[in-house]
Amino acid sequence: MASQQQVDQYRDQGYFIADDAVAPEMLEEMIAAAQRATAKVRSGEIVDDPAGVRTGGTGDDATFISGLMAPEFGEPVFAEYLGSEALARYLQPFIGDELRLGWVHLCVVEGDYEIGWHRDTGGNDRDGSYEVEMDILARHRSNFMKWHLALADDPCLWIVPGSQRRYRTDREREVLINDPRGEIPDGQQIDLKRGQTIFWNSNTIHRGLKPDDVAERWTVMCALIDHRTAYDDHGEKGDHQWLMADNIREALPERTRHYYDNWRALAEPRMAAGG
Ligand SMILES: O=C(O)CCC(=O)C(=O)O
Ligand SMILES: [Fe+2]
Repeated sequence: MASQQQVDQYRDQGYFIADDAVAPEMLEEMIAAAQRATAKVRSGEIVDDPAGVRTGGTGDDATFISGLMAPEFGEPVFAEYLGSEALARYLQPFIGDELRLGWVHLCVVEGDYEIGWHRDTGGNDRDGSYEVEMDILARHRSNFMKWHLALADDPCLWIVPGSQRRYRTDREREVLINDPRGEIPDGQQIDLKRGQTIFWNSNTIHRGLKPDDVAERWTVMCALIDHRTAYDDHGEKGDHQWLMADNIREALPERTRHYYDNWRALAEPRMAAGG
């Protein structure tokens, strides 16, 4: 469960790290499942299909593997994890008890990896005035919790602590708009150890950068959403069509199925309307 200090750190700095947000046995299962799932994508046994399971790429190019809850992967641990009690207890102080999907993706990288500095406020103005930016930060994904679980030690995420609650500096603007691979003085490298979870606000200015001396990245990236809030077209849209397949729902464990049903009740009419 999140301590008061963790709740405060999330609000103030935009993140906190938990050591016990996954049960040790489940972590071991997920590591094995992640390796098998990756092998299936890399070997071509499971192929990225816009109308079916999305794998986030094909063969060795697959870096963000989605579709992990699909029965095609044969790895039910990912859906169990998303609906686990340990996670629900961490999320509760932030987004309550009644949740909807979200996602569970696996980031697996062996070679170079860099995603330049950004806020996850896609679809909104990226170069707005003080008023515009502060309004976006107050609104965007305020009903979300997003987290990374390291299946292996992972020092790739960098965050500018506290940047989710303030207007960018001149230097940050220069980097965000013109030079995403530049340096930001207050950027902090997050040194996540195997089994640790970082819950973080992706309105912070952040980047992903794999150091040369790190051989592999194995990290699960997830989100769940407060279901008491309205569907947000900017924050929630994604490669979700595969979740509509007939074989998905019955394969889900109880709590994840509930999250799924909540999500589907909102998403399905939008998809039917072409949204
Ligand atoms: O590689 C990372 O950890 C950062 C990826 C990212 O930008 C995100 O999860 O929003
Ligand atoms: Fe991001």
